Amino acid sequence: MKRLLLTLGLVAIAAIGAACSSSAAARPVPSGPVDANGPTIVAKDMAFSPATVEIAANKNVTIHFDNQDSAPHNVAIYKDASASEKISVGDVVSSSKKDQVVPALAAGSYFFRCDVHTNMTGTLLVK
Ligand SMILES: [Cu+2]
Repeated sequence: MKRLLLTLGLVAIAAIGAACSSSAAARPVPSGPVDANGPTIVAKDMAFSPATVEIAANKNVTIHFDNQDSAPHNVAIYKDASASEKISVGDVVSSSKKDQVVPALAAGSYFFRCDVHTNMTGTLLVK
């Protein structure tokens, strides 16, 4: 009986741990294969280059962010310019590169921006 209780206790702890780790991941973690050959988005002189980036639809894709400014930037992808629905919010970095996996998206036009400088914007075309 004691062993059963111990087992149940461990299961409960494991379940709590799983719940916490999934809620801690604010961005969706894509499952399945990831296309590592996604586009590079450069941030330089407080602007994204290119400002329009294209990726394939229905496929997890790694975007390569290259922040060449000393100012902090990220690539934050939202459903649209209202920035109310997050799709993939990358880490804020300065003078460095950061890869970011964008989960598979349906074809369409999406919005991205730097969350620190919200006037830095771009368009993600998913085809
Ligand atoms: Cu910025």
